[in-house]
Amino acid sequence: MRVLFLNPGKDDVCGYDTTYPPLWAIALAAVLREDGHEVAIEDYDRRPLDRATVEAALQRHTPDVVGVSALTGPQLGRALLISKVAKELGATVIWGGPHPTILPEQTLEHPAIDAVVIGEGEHATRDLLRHFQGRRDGVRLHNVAIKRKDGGRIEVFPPHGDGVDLNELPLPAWDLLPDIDRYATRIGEDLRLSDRWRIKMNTSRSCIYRCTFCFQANDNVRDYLGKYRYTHPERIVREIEFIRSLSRHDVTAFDFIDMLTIFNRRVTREYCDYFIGRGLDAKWYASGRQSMLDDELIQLLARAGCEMLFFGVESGSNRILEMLDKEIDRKVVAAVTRSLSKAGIYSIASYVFGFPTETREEMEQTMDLMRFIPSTLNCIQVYQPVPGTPLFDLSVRRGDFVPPASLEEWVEASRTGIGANVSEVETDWLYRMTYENAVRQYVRFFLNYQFDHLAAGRRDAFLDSLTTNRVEAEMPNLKQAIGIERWSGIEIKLPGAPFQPSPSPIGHDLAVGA
Ligand code: B12
Ligand code: SF4
Repeated sequence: MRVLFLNPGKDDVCGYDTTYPPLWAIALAAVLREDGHEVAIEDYDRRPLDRATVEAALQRHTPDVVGVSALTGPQLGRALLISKVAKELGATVIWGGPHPTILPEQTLEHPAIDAVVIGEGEHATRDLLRHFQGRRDGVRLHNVAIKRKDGGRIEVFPPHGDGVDLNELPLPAWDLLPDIDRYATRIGEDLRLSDRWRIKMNTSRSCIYRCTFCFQANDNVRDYLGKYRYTHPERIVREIEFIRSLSRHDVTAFDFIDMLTIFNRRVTREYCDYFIGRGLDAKWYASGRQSMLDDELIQLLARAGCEMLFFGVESGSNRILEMLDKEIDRKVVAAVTRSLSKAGIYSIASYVFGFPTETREEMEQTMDLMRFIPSTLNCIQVYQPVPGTPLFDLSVRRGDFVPPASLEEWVEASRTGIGANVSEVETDWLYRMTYENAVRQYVRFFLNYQFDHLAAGRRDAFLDSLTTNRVEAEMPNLKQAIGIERWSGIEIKLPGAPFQPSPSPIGHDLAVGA
């Protein structure tokens, strides 16, 4: 069959550097190609998308099947536009990704969609296409919902097994991306990372935790996504070499886009030893829990090329952390962050304001915690209810959020981000405070970065950093990421002068605290 994967993406920028390759499409394409299908991929992320664009793509590729991926958010509208056009032009339309995984039946009720892949897609999509081809040789539908042609009855096929063996899969089809270099970015020293071309790739599936704001907390989602699995480092190196062979750039930095990469001491050591043993000349970034790191492992991570770690702290309030089912030992996190910094590993901590029932005092505790944990950069967001999660259900039960009842309603509700306020504070205060704090974090970050240059005697870089207003360049992204533009009446006050130097958050004493 001819299959066309269309990645809806968003038309604008969200966050600092968001050139995400459509990892879902290359993962599936590799498997389908092996099964004899002809697969093409087009990516509309950060590109304008209208009816004519989709029509042109369909005329170019004349697919039998069009596959679309959807997160709950602004991408939904674009995903639906693609699907309506594809359906009108006679293709079979399949959806996959987090939104249809959580709401398969509601998604499939839409007339433009014929089938939904629920959770992990490689084997499910392969078997679904075999089913469409009328192949009955051992084909057993699983992880899908389909609409029967006679009367539109929806049938859901549950998963079987614990998920695909990542090490057995063909390497993702990076060669099918029309322009792999679109995903190579070089922000390098701008963000105190080494100045290398980098690309994002996926190395694991699912997560061992179940934070109550995350869709991993949903039992159904966990079943359909399979248990936590990680890729053998040998395969990671093979994928890195494959990417390098396709790119015009000298790509030597890799962002592991996982829910969780650093999850266990033994496996982390295995990764590090393998990368060191292979003499891998690459830097890599990952996400993980800090509590499992100690000085010795941090040194090993640094030697193995780890240059940045992302970790979720979320809140400074014990009550909220308990509600999130997240154990954070503040002292351990602060100490580990300091050790990471000394080892030259950059740390990004994520904080969220506005959880259901959260009060102003609790948000102030979060601000205190941000001052206490000396991460290189703090990312701040306003909590948004993700369907299928315990906190979403709590928001609905409390009457703070009315769940959209159809896919079209979800499109409307999330056109510019869900933009909800389910906390105990005024919306105006919540968004303004989050934005002001986010700007303050960037100011702190860029001041520390200037001090870095000064401390290292990099005179030209220091002078350059003085004449370039990086915070201002960052503001539209921040506004967009926080969703502030929804609340147009909000008056934004930029943070004033008094930043107090704090003890050595980035490894020398000049640095500025949160
Ligand atoms: C990269 C990423 C992003 C990127 C964009 C990703 C994209 N697809 O366009 C950016 C930074 C823009 C982003 C933003 C957000 N994200 Co995000 N993001 C991720 C992340 C880290 C990786 C996704 C990925 O590439 N995975 C690797 C690939 C291989 O896996 P996959 O996408 O799941 O695909 C597999 C299956 O789902 C399936 N499949 C997927 N698509 C399709 C399509 C078809 C046709 C088929 C058949 C199968 C199929 O097959 C694939 C192979 O098995 C995930 C966490 C994770 N590790 O999955 C969160 C995640 C997807 N994001 C999430 C959230 C909450 C958000 C935000 C709402 C956060 C926020 N508060 O702003 C925003 C929403 C913005 C928006 N909608 O535009 C949630 C999803 C919740 C939800 N209901 O949608 C996740 C799961 C994180 C989490 N654990 O909660 N995100
Ligand atoms: S650690 Fe991250 S991916 Fe895992 S359950 Fe918590 S928020 Fe979700």
